Amino acid sequence: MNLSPQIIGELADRVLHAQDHAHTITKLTDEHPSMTIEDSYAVQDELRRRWIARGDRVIGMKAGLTSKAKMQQMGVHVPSFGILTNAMARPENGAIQIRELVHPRVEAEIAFVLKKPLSGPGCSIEQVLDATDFVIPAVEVIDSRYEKFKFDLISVIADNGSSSRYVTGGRPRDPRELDLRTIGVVIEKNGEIQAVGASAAVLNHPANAILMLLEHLHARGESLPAGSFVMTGGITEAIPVAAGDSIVARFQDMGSVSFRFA
Ligand code: OOG
Ligand code: MG
Repeated sequence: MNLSPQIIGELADRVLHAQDHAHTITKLTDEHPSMTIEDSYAVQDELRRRWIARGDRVIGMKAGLTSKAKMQQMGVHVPSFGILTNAMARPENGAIQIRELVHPRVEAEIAFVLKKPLSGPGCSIEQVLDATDFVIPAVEVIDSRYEKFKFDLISVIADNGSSSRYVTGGRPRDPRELDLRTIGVVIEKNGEIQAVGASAAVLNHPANAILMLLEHLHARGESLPAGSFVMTGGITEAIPVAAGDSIVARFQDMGSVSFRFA
């Protein structure tokens, strides 16, 4: 860690204000070039403290930048992890308010809900599947608080991996009944196909994103409790959206997730 607790707290306040009021900020590393990845996860810890203090509930975690398409789109080649709260969840078939966001994009992801706790390192895909209650289709709405959606790994982690909203839908499935490497995904905007992919794009198997997340958590003395909701990262590049757009993400054998932007 290179930054003092006081500066970490100030950065968390700045990021939280930008998230809550949908405005951009300059990359944190522009002002603090010595900032480390540890510092940026410390900013996340402070965000979490602030969310809990105002009554939000942590419901799980997300892995991001876990597919080549996403890494290439963002120019960042290392996965990032972030915190998900109930305040970010939105219902299927509803409208997401664009005025609450800066420059949102949508991503199709496979989400896991755990029935048993998981801790790393050294966990296997088999253990992840054993601990999984069900997998469910999800669309994440990411919204970087950095100008022009441009950032580096350290800055995006401090912005909680651009998390802003997420919607689940379709059919919850037993992961044992699917081949989680070959789930085809189609993202449509206003009835037109924007991206297609298969779930192996996420680290060969989306459960690998959970294994990486467990290693990350272990290094910080944390783990995933039973009941955790975990998003494993966009399978294709993220699609920009505007007011009036309707989104449908179709997942092979898992149903679809639909909603619109107002
Ligand atoms: C970082 C978050 C990436 C994913 O699924 O890859 C992410 C970003 O691209 O803004 O959520
Ligand atoms: Mg994502």
